[in-house]
Amino acid sequence: MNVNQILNDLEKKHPGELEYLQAVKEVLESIEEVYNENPQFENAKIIERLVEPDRILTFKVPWVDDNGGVHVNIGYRVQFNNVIGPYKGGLRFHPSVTLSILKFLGFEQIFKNSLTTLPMGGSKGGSDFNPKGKSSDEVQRFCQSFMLELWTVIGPQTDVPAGDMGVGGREIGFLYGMYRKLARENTGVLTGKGINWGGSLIRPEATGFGAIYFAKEMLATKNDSFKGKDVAISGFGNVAWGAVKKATEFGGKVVTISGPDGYIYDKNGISGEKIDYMLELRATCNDVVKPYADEFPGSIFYEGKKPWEAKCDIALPCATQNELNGDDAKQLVKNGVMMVAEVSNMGCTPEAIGTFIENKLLFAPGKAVNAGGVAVSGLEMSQNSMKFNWGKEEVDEKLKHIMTEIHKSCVKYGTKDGYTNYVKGANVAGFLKVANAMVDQGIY
Ligand code: 2IT
Repeated sequence: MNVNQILNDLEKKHPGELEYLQAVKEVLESIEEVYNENPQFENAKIIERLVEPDRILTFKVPWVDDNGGVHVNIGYRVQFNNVIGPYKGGLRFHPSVTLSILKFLGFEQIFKNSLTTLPMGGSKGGSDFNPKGKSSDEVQRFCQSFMLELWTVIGPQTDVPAGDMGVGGREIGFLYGMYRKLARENTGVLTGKGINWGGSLIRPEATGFGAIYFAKEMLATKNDSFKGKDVAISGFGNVAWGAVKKATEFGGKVVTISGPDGYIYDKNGISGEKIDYMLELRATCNDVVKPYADEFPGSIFYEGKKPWEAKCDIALPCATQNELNGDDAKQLVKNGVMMVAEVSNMGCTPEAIGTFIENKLLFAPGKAVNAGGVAVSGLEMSQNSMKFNWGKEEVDEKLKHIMTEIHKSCVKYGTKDGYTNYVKGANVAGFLKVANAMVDQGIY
């Protein structure tokens, strides 16, 4: 495999799709060695077949606002690869959504889902619709219009969407209601469903909890733990909330959270009632984090800044792609950070990752760290198939086990000369299962 040649060709074919090209580059660089050791991969042109989605559905989503005004957004579903199971991946509703972003997320999802040990292929979808500032009725009308198109290509055995940024329990409810009406069936077609209509316990917490279970395993390789560590977290949504809760439970002191307006530094630690306040803030303050500082004395709001300038032992990006760049990484290293685990998808730029690996820090990529979210989605699918619900402890135990297994896979495939490169480990482990399945199933 000639990584540069493949990337040059892809750049020509898909000019300007920067996030997608970035995600592909990272994977190809990681797997080059194992790819070249297995001529059956090249014979079956696995890379060329893997980097292009199976298909992309693009559609128009017209909807009516509360004043009768008509709006048109674009909807997408990128079905990337279903060789090991039905397509599976979230829906993102955010004004920044482009095809490039959904292709990067869908591509990442193939390897992440493979790592979970569960039978799920990779896909992603969403829209440039911005749910912030919209009434619940407007969100409902948008979701219904979105599903009027999407339902033709999804199903419990074909493609199972879930939430991502801008899509939580409320949106999944509206989407599911319309699917049920159109398909005239009650099935596990979406995950993240309400607990009374097929949802799984622990799903809302799963991404954040799973990330901390994974990070705990990383620390254990150094005979270390969260106890007494200052933890910097970005974001303040569902994922950040779960991470703050579990990191605190494990003895860490979470000192930052952030929003688009800046970040909060709380020297007393974000624990107890302050953790629940995060979700309240999200719901009532329209995506700004500043009011936290007014509510809790001892905390400071830094306008327009990122939390990576704060002194911490552990940094956990939980907001969005490329939120931590090369300069942020240098600052963190200068301040003595010992571990960085991406909880957001592709939260760090390649320069930042390079800095962490050069400095031999504990660093792990989102596709391993945040896989607990989709893993519990997989468990929700299993429960739906069985028409049975597991208890909280049971789902949590399974999540812990899966995160430990993912960690083991990363160590197995990423360790050389005593250092574990989790980026390489996650990419190789995720890739091998998918590539071998593609070889087994032939070319079509
Ligand atoms: O990025 C992700 O893994 C998700 N947004 C969750 C996907 C899922 O199907 O639960």
